[in-house]
Amino acid sequence: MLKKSFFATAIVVLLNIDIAHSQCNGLINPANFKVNGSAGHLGNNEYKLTNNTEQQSGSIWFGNHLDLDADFTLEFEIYLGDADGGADGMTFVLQQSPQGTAATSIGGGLGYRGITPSMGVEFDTWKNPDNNDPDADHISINMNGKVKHDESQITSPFEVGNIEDNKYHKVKFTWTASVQLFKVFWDGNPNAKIEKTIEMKGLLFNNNSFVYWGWTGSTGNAKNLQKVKMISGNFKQELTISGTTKPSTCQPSGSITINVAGAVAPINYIWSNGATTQNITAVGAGAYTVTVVDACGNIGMQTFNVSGNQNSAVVIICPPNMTFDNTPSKCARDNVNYNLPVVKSNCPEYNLVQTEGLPSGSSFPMGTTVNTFMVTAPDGSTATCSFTVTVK
Ligand SMILES: [Ca+2]
Ligand SMILES: [Ca+2]
Repeated sequence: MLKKSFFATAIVVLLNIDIAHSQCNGLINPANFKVNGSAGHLGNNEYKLTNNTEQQSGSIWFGNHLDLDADFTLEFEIYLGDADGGADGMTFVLQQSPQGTAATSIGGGLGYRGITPSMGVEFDTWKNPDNNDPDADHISINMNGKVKHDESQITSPFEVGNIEDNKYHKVKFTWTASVQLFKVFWDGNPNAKIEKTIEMKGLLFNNNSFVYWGWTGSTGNAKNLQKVKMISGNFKQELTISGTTKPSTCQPSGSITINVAGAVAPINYIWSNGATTQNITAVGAGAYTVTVVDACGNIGMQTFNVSGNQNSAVVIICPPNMTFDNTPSKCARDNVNYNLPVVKSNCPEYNLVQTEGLPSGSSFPMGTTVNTFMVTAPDGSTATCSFTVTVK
């Protein structure tokens, strides 16, 4: 998982993002979600987490990381079944599990048990004495895939009566990044049911602000149909950047062409070499990192490697020295032909010139003529060689 740099955070601040951009909502498109286990999309942004069947476990995750350095508001309606004696409940989860969007839980534990590192808001409909569950259905904020209520958890359980009542219940989560305040709103009440300062990034998530969010649910020997509707999402997500590179040969001639999925225009690009264009060209071999910030303040970073051999050194090899008798009745040797020097270079665009002597095919005078050639590579480096033609 990519960790966002201070550099990237600074860019977001410098760009003074307009977070009220009209296209910055609408992130709840089903195409953006990954479903696992017993979960499935039912249409109209509604998902089942479990069927009304025993021993079910399901999860759904938004496909891109959410950024905890920015505020978020997520609204849902959840349905926990119609049987008060049913089970087990469901959990809203922020997580950095190594399994990513494939994270699931085997067996009970509201589909949340074992998913770590994480923060989970459980809506628990079954009293498990082993977990110190209270008598009534309850809400609590848990951490690191643990469903047992003890002093290590973030909040104590909050009893809400029976919520397996064949009704949808509104639930809203808000996060204020500047003061690390997390709130849980329940059943449309304008006052938060739970309000808790949580050092999520620093304590739970190893100083990494990018987390996956989603829902999990499970049944055990008792069961219920359990569902969640996505109502609205307003958050910053990590943009996914893909790209292709062209190698650099001879002189800086590489390029990187990128695509940013789901970004809202206008998009700002900042490359590690100072370029601010979407794509970069005429670059030498090496690693280049691009930071992308879209109109909603969504951010992405990716590093690309341009391959290539930038060594444009040239080698020149002259033919051997040559000796001739003079042409009869002339003080010279006519029609002396020789092969041009051999040049070895990574760059086909070199320039070869003769700087001394006579060209091949010339009539060479009596005595020794020195022939010198010089090759110049595109980067200006040169090499020379000489050979002699002697006429006696
Ligand atoms: Ca329980
Ligand atoms: Ca109940």
